[in-house]
This record gives sequence, C-alpha cells and structure tokens, in this order.
Amino acid sequence: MPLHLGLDSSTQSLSALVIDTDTGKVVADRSVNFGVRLPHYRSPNGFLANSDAAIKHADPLMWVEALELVLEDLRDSGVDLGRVAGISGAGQQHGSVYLAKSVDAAGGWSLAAPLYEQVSPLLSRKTAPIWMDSSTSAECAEIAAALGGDERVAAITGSRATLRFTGPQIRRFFKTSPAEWGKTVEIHLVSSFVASLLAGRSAGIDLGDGAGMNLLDLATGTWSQALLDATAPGLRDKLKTPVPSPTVVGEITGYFVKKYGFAKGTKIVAFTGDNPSSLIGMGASKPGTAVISLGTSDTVFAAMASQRTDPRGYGSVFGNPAGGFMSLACFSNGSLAREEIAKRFGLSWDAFASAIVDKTKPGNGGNLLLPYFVPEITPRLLKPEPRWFGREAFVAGKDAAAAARAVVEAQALSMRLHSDWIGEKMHTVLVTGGASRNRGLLRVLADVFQATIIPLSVANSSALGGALRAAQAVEGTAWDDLYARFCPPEHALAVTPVAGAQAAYQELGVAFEAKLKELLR
Ligand code: XUL
Repeated sequence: MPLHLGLDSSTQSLSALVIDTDTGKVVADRSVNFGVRLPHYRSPNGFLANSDAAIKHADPLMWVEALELVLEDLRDSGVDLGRVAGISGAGQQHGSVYLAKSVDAAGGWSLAAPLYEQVSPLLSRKTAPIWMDSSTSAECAEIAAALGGDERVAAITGSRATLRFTGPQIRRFFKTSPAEWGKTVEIHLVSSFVASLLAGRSAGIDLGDGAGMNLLDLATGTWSQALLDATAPGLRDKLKTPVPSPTVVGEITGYFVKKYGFAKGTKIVAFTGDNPSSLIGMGASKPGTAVISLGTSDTVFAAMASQRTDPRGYGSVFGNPAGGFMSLACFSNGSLAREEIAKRFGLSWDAFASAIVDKTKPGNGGNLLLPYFVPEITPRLLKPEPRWFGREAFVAGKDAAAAARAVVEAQALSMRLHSDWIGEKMHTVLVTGGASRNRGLLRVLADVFQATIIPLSVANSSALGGALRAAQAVEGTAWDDLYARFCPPEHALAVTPVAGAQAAYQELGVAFEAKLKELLR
C-alpha cells in the first residue's frame, strides 16, 4: 500500500520521514546532520564561517550530498522506496540558490557521477545566503524607499523589507557581484531547489515559502512587479511562476528510480518552507491553535483567521499550505543560545532540564539574561550582545542553574511579547522541534504563557508535514483524516501552567522589556 516521503532540508540537518497511509504509521524517520556526516563542508552548524558576523552562507552542494545520504540511509535500512507514491517536503526558509543553467536544461542526471558533481557546474554563485544572514540593511532601505515606505512593502508582501528575506538578498547579490548576477538564469529557494533535484526539472516556488521573499503579492499570489523592479533588473525572467502548495511539480527523475529503487511515476509535490510545513505536520492548519517550534531558530506561528501584519515590524505572514495565511515570529537565538549556555556550564540536556525544574524557581530570583549570542531577528540586533543582570555569581557566570533558567525564561518572555500581534489568547500551545521534549523548556513555556503546552508524538513536524502534504495532494485524503491518524498530541506529556508563576513573570516581563529597550537604544 502507498507510502509517502517527507523531506526537511533545514539549517543543521536533512531529515526524511516515511508514512504509510493505510496503517497510519510512521515507517521510517532518518536524519543526516551536516556537521557530523559532511564535515568536509566545514559547516558544523550548517553555515560557513565568515569574519563578518552578518554574513551567513551555506554551500548548496552540502544539501545535495545530504539528500543522497538520507535516501541511501532509507534504502539501506530496508524501506521499500518503490512503494512511495508521493514526495514533498520543506526547506529552511528564505535561503536562495543561483543557477547559470536551468534545471530544465540540465536535469537529466547521469548515473555516472554523484549528483553534487553534476550540480556544481550549474551554480552561478558558489554559496547560498541563508535565513541567518543580516547583511542587507542597505538593500532593505532601498527597497522600502522605492515602494514608498515599509508599510507599503508589508501591505503587499505581508512583511516589511526584512534582512533575511530573499528579495533583499538578491538585490545585494546583484549589486556586489554583477558578473555572477549576469550569468544567473534561475533562482530557487532551498525548498524549490530540492524539489527540482528530485524532479530533474525546475520546480516552481510555492505560495507558502514564496511569501518569505518580499516579492510575492499576497492578494494575487503572483510576483509583484513593483517589488521585482525595486529588487533587481530582469528578475522576473529568473523566477518561475509561483505555484499553489498542493501542485504536483513533476515525477521523480530516472536517476533516483535507478539508484534508490523509487517507482517510475512517483509524484513530486511542491516543497514549501519549514514553518508552513510544520503548520501541517502539527495538524494546526485551521485557526485557533498556536505552535511554538524549538529549533535552530525558535518560531511562534498560527494559521490566521484574518490577515494582519505586525505593527512592530518584526513578524511575517506566509502562505498556509492548506489555504489562507499564517503568521510567524522568528527568533534566531533559539537552540544556538541554549547550546551556548549548556556548553559554557558543561550541562547535559537532562542536567539543563533539572536545573530549571528542580533547582530554580519562576522569576529566577531576579536574575535576567538578554540571550543574544548571535545577531537577533526579533527584535532586530545586528551584533551579538548577551547581557547579564542580577546576583553577583550569576553576572560573573558562576551559577549554572540560574543561567539555564535565565536563557529559557528570556526566550519565552520574548516570544510572549513579540507574538502578541498574532491575536487570540493562547490557551493551548502545541510545541515541536528538537528541544520540545525538554521538560525544563516546557515548564517555563507553560508558566510564562499561562497555557497548556502539548508536544506532538513526532518531533520532526516539518518532515511529517511534507509526507502529509504528499498524501493529501496525491491521494486526495482530507486534512482532518490525516491529522487524526498522524498528529495526535501527546496528552500524557502535556505541561499545565502553575497559576502562582503568573505574578513572577509579570514582574520579570516588565524588567525584560525595560532592559531590551536600553539595549536597542
Ligand atoms: C522563518 C525563519 C526560520 C527559518 C529556519 O522566517 O527565518 O525559521 O525558516 O528554520
């Protein structure tokens, strides 16, 4: 009976998840960590070192190699890829790949060489800017000015001109590398790039991920001519027409049939961004349920009942792959900030959780950390600037337990503050991502949001979203059927708020906002 494969090409790894729609089971779940399995790309955290902290690029060939590795892992672990009827997936949002030859012209991949060797000569730009890049302040200002102000950009595209978004990144490339720009004939997002590799032909960017480019007119679902003109000359010709998320963009190309045993005719459904994909994988595509995703970036998102934009200018509106829109607030100091504290104090993840739950209390005795170890998206901070306030030992970096609680409390308070524009009070919040099983994090989130926090049985909701989207598009199964079978919340792991914590977080929230204002001044 049919299987469906979901892929997630995220910041630090490429994951694959296979579902069986007859049995309602996940039959395989594999992941290739770039730093561990592909050390020759010198990208332990998924991006290349750069002396300029604002520049964050990755080698797209690393994603190509990872795709082959994860398919090898699936095949070698006995998954019958010949039973896969549909493939879809997701990519980290905003990242872009630049080609000197369209995949349409080059994609008859040969079995004589690995795929990355065949993709390498196609690249007009050796590296891909990713979502962590913050080097485009000038370009954002230019785009906003050309449109008559940031409000206008937000009214058309759902977001102000935003550093990490693809349009400003494209403009910077056009300005700084005219020769390579001149050679570029096709631009992809990470999502449409991976879909194109599998289909052996150029796949369109879907409306979910396309909304993260500052180029898409959300009202019409087409590229906005005004934004194209403000970004770079001739850009329209380098972008395929955007496609609705459930579009079948092609069938798997012969290379993958012969090498991995896929069946001829296996459908490739448009890939989307990792957050829109998670919205599906969490079963949260109808308004009313908020999601917190704890990954390299932390994100708070929800399907939208009515379209609105963030008055502070940090949040975004993306396409909901099940139709309509979703709101999102993104925090770049997610797992990187938590890992920094764990590493600095030699804490295992168990010890990190225990420090929070067993050794410290809500409000952390007034200790407060502004956890900005890398440039921050929300609020916008162009330089890493961690700041410690409170007791002497804490400020001197000698209190491991307080530090563990402090990083998580500040992250949760920032999420609460910066997601208020999303509307509706959050009574129940679904949580996903690598850190979503850490009881310390769940405890703090429940107490700060005063909401019940519920993890999902599948941690990788973005890859699951890909598999569900493939099943929906290929078999025509209703979302509710798929959600009932594959997205049951783990009620046994739900964490309910302690009412007594409310006052502590009222007070700490005020202190956090005040210190943040000082830092931003
Ligand atoms: C969302 C964002 C990140 C990336 C990486 O706008 O920039 O969440 O999608 O996961």
